[in-house]
Amino acid sequence: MRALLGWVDRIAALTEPDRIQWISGDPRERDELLAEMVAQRTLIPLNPEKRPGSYLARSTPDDVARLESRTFICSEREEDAGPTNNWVAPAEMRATLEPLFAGSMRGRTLYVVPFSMGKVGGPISQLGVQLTDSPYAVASIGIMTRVGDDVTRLIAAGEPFVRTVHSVGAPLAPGQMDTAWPSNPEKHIAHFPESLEVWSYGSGYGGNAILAKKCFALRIASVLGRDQGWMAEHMLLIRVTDPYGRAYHVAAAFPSACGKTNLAMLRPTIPGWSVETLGDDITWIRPGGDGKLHAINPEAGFFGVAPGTGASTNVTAVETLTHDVIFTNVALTDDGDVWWEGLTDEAPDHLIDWQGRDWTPADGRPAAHPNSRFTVAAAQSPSISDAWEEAVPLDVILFGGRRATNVPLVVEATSWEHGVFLGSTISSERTAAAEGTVGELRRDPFAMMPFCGYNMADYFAHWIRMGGSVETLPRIFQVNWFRKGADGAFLWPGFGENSRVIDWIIRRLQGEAAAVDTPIGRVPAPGSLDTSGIDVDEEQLLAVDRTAWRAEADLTEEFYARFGDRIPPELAAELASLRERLR
Ligand code: OXD
Ligand code: MN
Repeated sequence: MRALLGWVDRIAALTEPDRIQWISGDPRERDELLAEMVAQRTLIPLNPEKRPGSYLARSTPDDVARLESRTFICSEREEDAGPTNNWVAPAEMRATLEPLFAGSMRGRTLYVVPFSMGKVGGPISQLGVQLTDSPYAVASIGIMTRVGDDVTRLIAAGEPFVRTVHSVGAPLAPGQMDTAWPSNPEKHIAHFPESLEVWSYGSGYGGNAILAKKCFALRIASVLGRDQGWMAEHMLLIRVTDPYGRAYHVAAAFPSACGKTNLAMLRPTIPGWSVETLGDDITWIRPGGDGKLHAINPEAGFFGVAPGTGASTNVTAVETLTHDVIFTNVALTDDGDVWWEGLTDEAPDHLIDWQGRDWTPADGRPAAHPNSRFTVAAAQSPSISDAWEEAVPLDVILFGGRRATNVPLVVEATSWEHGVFLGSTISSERTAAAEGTVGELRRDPFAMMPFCGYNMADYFAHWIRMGGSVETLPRIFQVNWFRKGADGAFLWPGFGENSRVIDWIIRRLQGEAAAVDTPIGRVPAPGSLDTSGIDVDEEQLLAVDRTAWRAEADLTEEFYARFGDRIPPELAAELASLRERLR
């Protein structure tokens, strides 16, 4: 406890808040915090008859997404951050941050938020504390993690914890009026993997402010996993039950805003199958005692992308969002409810858009920001599994991306090493979850490009190593729901129909579905994918164009070259044999 108290004192001395408040996890404390934010105009209460217990927050237009260009891995040695991360030496970053944090909480409250990733005291769980001057961050962390005195007691008993410090960088002079969304044009999200610290300055939004999520549960945790023999992955986690009642656990890595929440809440369209949700964004994986890898969802809530979530795409999500939700940057309806593009087929005649301006469909601009979000407790999802707080044995790993061309609907890896190769070569069209040009193709190995806290080549090697950690490894598949035909239309209906791909994958595990070898892996044999009742062009969906794949192999080689000789020999060998097969 002395370590925690001493650290809080030091940060308070640096940031000079008016008050310090320890978060206990009491529901009354949460109610008070929400009421204060309403008084402050940070939150707009929604119509309690339409959306009880729910609020709308609006950020400023310069603070709407994760900022990869302002995200730093501050390892002692530059090569430990690797060529895909922004690196700054720890001493230099501390020298930059000290003057920014000095007095940055004046006029504000410093909240001390102890949190657990995974259930409190669980075997795969980890503890952290966030010090923040943002009540919006406190309320969000309260949904996204397990917060409060139980955690403080474990820390007092000597459990290690990750230290995270967050300031919106908007100190208030005496008597100065606050704004609804305080932030600072200068932003830094800095990770110190050796001292297990995160310092975030200037932003109040999402992953920049809820430091338990991307900063801790992925970037810092990936480093802990490398050092301790486990894995922190950007994956959803589901339990799939087949028509015979046999249950399987599937983890799936997709780049941001590629439909992870939809797959996590899948409603199968084929009879006899059911899907339960364990997690929608992050999975921690460890060797279990039974010779298998075991997985947990370390989070307690969903921070999902709102646009595109509707009755026709993800009715479970819509049902999850009926009460006790914090929405950010969606549109407000005239009767005090929320709306976003895709919630209903037709837009209401009039809305207040995410920036608080009048909006009608004729305006032609989106009413909700493309990266607008909902923050909601996982436990209130109708699809949540009874097992969602437990570690489950992992049977299948999926890698996906958003690819208009080349990548078939589903490809089975021929070995663990081949699966790791597939994961390392994922590329995807950019979405609105982070800054950058939407639609541009970018490499996103394991969907971890923005979230790996160390040299990505070492991360590939860690994946290869983990293949030797248990007797029965999960089987690996690559999927692509987004392939388009020559006419530019999607070849696959997606959403609930993705259950047909899951069905094929599970039947592969049972040895009941046929596959054919292609140079890039195994694809469904003609007739083995259940396409009854839907009209799809299987041939186009599963086609492997050798010329195009030779070009993909060149791009992979170029990508690998960025890491010099740190690329594990197993992956170089996989690339060489792919070229061989493409000849
Ligand atoms: C997320 C992301 O918010 O990946 O989950 O950007
Ligand atoms: Mn994510």
